[in-house]
Amino acid sequence: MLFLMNHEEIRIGSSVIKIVRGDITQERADAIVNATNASLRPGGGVCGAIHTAGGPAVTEDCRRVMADREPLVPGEAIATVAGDLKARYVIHALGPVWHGGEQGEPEALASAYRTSIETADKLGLQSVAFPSISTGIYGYPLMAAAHVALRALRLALERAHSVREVRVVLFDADAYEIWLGAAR
Ligand code: AR6
Repeated sequence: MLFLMNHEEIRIGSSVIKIVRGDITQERADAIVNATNASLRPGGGVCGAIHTAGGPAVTEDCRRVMADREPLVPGEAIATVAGDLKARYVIHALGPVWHGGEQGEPEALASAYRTSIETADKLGLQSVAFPSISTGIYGYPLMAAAHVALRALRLALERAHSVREVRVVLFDADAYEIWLGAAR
């Protein structure tokens, strides 16, 4: 069952998706999701901010994880330690680069959200904070991304065992307003 409580909160059974404005590096969720690159390098955007706030422990754990595996494909996600962040884990999710929408971008974006929830669920976590994956440097149009993400989050929450709360943390006013519009 899905109904809208107010402009910022979507209830799905006993779970909830909250849409908030803020800086994800300050979130206290069990895990924060990072909009990463294929090799889990620090990079720019929200990824650079998470590596800076998390400190060398996060970057070193990324290097350790990548030492014995191939680069991520869009839609994959991997958990690491969270270093100095207020979260317990960082889940690094790779969104697609936008190439016009006909090259599997919606499926890869949905997978990035779904796989992040599944990763958190395997770790027994309750709360997960997401940024708006792919909508910065990777160029995915915000409204389209928000619709894909909200549907993927709803479906993943319906199947999750431990994850009960998702917070989507939007950095700027435009992104926040667009996500609210998509939720309505
Ligand atoms: N908290 C929440 N959201 C933020 C923050 C923050 N502190 N900072 C930026 N955003 P982007 P992508 C928003 O470009 O498009 C990196 O170099 C931002 O406004 O960070 O998935 C990676 O290493 C935007 O809406 O991620 C990859 O190479 C959203 O986060 C590449 O960029 C995502 O923007 C990934 O590109």
